[in-house]
Amino acid sequence: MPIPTIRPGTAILARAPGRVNLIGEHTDYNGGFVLPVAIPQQTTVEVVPREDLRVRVFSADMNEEREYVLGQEKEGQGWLDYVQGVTLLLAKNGYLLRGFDVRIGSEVPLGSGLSSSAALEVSLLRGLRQAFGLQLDDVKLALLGQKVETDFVGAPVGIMDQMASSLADQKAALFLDTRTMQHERVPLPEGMELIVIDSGVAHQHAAGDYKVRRAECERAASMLKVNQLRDLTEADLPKAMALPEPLGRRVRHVVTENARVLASVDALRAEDLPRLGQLLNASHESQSRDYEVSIPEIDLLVKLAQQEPDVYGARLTGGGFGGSIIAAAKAGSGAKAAAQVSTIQARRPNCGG
Ligand code: GAF
Repeated sequence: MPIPTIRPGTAILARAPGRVNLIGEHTDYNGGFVLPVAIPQQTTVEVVPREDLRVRVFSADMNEEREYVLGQEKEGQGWLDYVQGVTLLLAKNGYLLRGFDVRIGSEVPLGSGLSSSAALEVSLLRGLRQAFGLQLDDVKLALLGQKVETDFVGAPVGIMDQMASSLADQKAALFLDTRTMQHERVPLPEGMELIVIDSGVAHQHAAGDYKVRRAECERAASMLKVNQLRDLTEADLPKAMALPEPLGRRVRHVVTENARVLASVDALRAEDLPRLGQLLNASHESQSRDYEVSIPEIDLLVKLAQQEPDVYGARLTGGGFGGSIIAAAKAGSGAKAAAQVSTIQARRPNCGG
């Protein structure tokens, strides 16, 4: 049942895309480099300002209507926390709001590692920016979206997803230095197309494993007496590998992954797709072996994709423990390769085995 006050033509419409990360995984909360791309699937919000302080929210995906009063946001309300977190964080940062009705609809699949939550935060922040004339540039908007997750939802994520949803497009990868927030768009070569395959295993960043990885990185950085793992290079790895298990392997992933992002930017600029493919494959190996964020279903999809003749390389994308894989394929061959991988995977009785 849609919110009755939202009539066609009366609402402010705003959208934001999900993202797929080409390479640079679990580097953002370590101050490192990432290289995400926007996906075609978007989240759309329709906002109608009100005269009072009430917020009425209709989620088309949940087919559910909820409401609250500005200033009375309360954690622990499921999907509504993303909306409550946005209004609370805006108020805390001095932005004046009135109440509003909002209808939310999303094409970004939930729990697929494609940033459905960032797409929701960014689309809502865009809608409210327009509705209430908020002075908010795209980077500040992304930073607020991240704070919604870390301070309200309770998921200690980095800045990649909100920056990608706010600033990336489908034709270029957003090369972002998460320490300085400097960013640059690196065009995707015409000879390549990207494939994304959802494993169907949902993940959750507010849950344990992502938090554990982040804590391990912070512990390793403190034991190695650096501010963040970004400050280390390959020359530091012998020292890192002497840390208690599994800290050395966690450090090795982050250090080598940062180097792989830089090498991937060079490969994209040189349109050296075989080289890009090797880097994607090496990233997956490192995520699976050293960072231990892959699962058997994902390892299988990656292996099948890597075996396709027109695929340059493939890896787990996003936070892991489920979610999706990304593969770089020869232009014009992506759909066929993806169909082939899905067909072979579906024929396996135990997809891990
Ligand atoms: C999730 C997080 F939200 C990102 O900040 C990032 O850490 C990613 O996992 C792993 O690279 O998407």
